[in-house]
Amino acid sequence: MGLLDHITSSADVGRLRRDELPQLAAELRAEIIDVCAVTGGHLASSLGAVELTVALHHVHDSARDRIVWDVGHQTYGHKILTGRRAQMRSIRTAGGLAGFTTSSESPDDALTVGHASTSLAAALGMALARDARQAPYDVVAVIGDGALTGGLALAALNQIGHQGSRMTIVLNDNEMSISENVGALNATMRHLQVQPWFQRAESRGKAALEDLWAPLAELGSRAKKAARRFFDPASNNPFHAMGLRYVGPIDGHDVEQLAFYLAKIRELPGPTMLHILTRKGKGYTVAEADPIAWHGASTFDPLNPMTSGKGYQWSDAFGDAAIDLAKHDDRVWVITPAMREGSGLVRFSREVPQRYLDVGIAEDVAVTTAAGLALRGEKPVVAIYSTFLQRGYDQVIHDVALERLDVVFGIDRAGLVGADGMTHQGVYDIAYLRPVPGMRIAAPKDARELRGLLRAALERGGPVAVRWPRGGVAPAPDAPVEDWDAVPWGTWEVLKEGGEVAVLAFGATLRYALEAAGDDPRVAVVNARFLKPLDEGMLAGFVAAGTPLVTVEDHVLHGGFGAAVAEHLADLGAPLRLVRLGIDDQHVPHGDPKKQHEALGYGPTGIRAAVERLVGVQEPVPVAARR
Ligand code: HTL
Ligand code: MG
Repeated sequence: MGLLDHITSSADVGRLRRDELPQLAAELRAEIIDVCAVTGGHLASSLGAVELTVALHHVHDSARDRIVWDVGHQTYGHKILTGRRAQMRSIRTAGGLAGFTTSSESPDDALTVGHASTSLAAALGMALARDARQAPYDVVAVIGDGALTGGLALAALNQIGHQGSRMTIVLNDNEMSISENVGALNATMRHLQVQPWFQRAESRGKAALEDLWAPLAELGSRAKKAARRFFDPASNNPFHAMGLRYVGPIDGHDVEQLAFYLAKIRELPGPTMLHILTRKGKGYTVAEADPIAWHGASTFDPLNPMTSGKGYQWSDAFGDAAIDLAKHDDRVWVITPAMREGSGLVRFSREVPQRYLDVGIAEDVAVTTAAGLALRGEKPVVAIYSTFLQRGYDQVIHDVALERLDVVFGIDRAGLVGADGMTHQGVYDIAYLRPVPGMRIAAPKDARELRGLLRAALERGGPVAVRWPRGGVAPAPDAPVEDWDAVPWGTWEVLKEGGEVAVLAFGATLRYALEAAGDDPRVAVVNARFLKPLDEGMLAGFVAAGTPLVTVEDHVLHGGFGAAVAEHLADLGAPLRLVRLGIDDQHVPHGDPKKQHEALGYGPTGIRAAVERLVGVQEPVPVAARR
C-alpha cells in the first residue's frame, strides 16, 4: 500500500512528514492519469497542480481553511485527497462528481465555480468575514495565469492590496490559458526574477532560508523593515505595485519547497502572492508535449495515449464560414476571449491573423473592443460561448446596443453542454438578449443555414446574435460566399406540413421535433430560425386556423423562445393553445445532453406527449409543461 491509500482527508496530508510529500505527489499524479484515462477531463491542468495540491493540503486543512481554486478545473488531485477518490471514476458523468469544485459536493470545496477569475474577489470576501469574526482560519486563493487576465481578477487584486486582509494568493503560472496565454501582464511575468540575495540564501540551503525568514516572525517596525528589505523586488514588480507582498517565482514542482513557503507565508500579515512556475501536463509526456490537446482530454489508453478527433463540429462550421467571410470582406474581424480551439478558430487565427484577436479570459473586453471596431466601420464577430457572454452583458447593452452597432455575436455551446455541467450550461442567452433593444436573435438548423445567417447578419448590420449548440454537424459544401443560401430575414420555414398541431422548434431541437412528428399527418414542424423578430406572419396564420402550438428550445423557459411566442399571442389577444417545452427553473448538472433533454421533457418523447395533449383542443391550455 502506498501513502495515498491512507489519505482520506486534508488533515491526513498534514500529518505526513515533509519528506514524504514527493512520494504522495508521485502517487497522486499516477492516480490522476489512471482516472482521466477512464473519464477524460481536465488532465493537463490537474497534472500541473499536483505538487501544489499536496503542499497546500500539507500546510492547510481544507476542511477548516478556505482554499479557493480559480475555475476549479485543476482540482482532480484536491478531490482525490479529500475523500472522493472512490468516486473519481464517475467524474463529469450523470450522478457523478462535478468536474469543478462544488460546495454542495464537499465541505472542502470553498466555492462552486467553473468560470474563471472569481477566486480573488471571493477569497477577499471570505478573509473579510474571517477578520470580522476573528475566526481562526486561513484563506488561500489559487489562480492561474490565464484566469489572471480577467478584469474581475485584476480588479479584485487591486482591492485586496487596498484592504490588506491576510491571505495567500498562489499564482500558478504555466504560461498557458487553454492555448498560449496573452497580454502584457503575462509578458511582464516572464521577467520577474528571484532576487540575487534570495537566490544565494536558497542555494545555501534550508537553514539559510530559515534565517532569512526569522525577522519576519517578530513584530514591530524592525520586522517590517526587514520584511520590506526581504521582499522588495528590485525590478518593477506589478503585484508589488498593487499592494501585495510578492514571493517568487519558485519551482512549482518542488513539493517540499512549496510546503516551506506556504507555511511561512501563512504566518505573515496582509496579502502575499506566491508566484510558482509550473508545467501544464507535468509528468505525462504526451500532455507536456501538447498541453492544448490535453487541456480537456477524452478517454484514452494510458499506454498508447492519443487524443481522439471529434469529427466535424458546429464550431468548425462557424470557423470555416468566418474564414470565407473575412476573406470576402476585409472589414470582418473575429474576436475570441481565450477560446481559440473551442470556438473552431485555429485555422482562422493562421489564415487571417491580422483580423483575429484573442483578448484573454476577458469577455467584457471582447464585446467592448468589438464596439470600438464597429464605431470605426469594421465588422467584428464576437465568437463566444453562451455561458461566457454572461460576463459581457453590460457591454452588450451599454456599448453595442445603445449605438446599434454592427456587431455579430457568434454564440457557441448554446444549450446543455454535457460534462462541464451547471457552471457552463448555455441556457440563458435568449432570455438575457431578447430584451435588449435592437438585438436580433437567430439559430440555424444546419451548417448551411449557419453560414447563410452569418452572412445575412453581416450584410444587414446592427447587433445580431446567432446561436448554435455544442456537438457535431454535417459540413456545408464548399461554395463562394456569393452563392451561400440567402436566409430571408425574419422568416420561418415549414419543414413538414400537418393539420392539427404545429411544433415550433428553435435551433438544434428541430431534430427532436422531426423525430417526434415522424410521418404523423396531424403534426406540422417548423424551423423557427428567427426568435427576434418572430415570423409574425406565420404565427398569425396558425392563430387564424386555430392550430395549437408546441414550442421547443434548449434553454430555460423563463424569457425564452416559448415565452416570446406566448407574449406575442397574448398581445394579439389570441387564445393560448400552447405548450412550451424547455428547462423549468432549475440548474441542470453534468450529464449526457440527449438524455437530459428527454428527462427535462423536450426530447422526442416530451414533444410527442405535448402534441397528444393538444390534438383537438379548443380551449386555452396551461402554457408551460410542468412535470
Ligand atoms: N471564460 C471564463 C469566464 N471562464 C472559463 N472557465 C473559460 C472562459 C474557459 N476556460 C476554462 S479553463 C481556461 C479557460 C479559458 C484556461 C484557464 O487558464 P489558467 O489555468 O491559466 O487559469 P490552466 O488551465 O491551469 O493553465 C474552462 O472552462 C475549464
Ligand atoms: Mg495557466
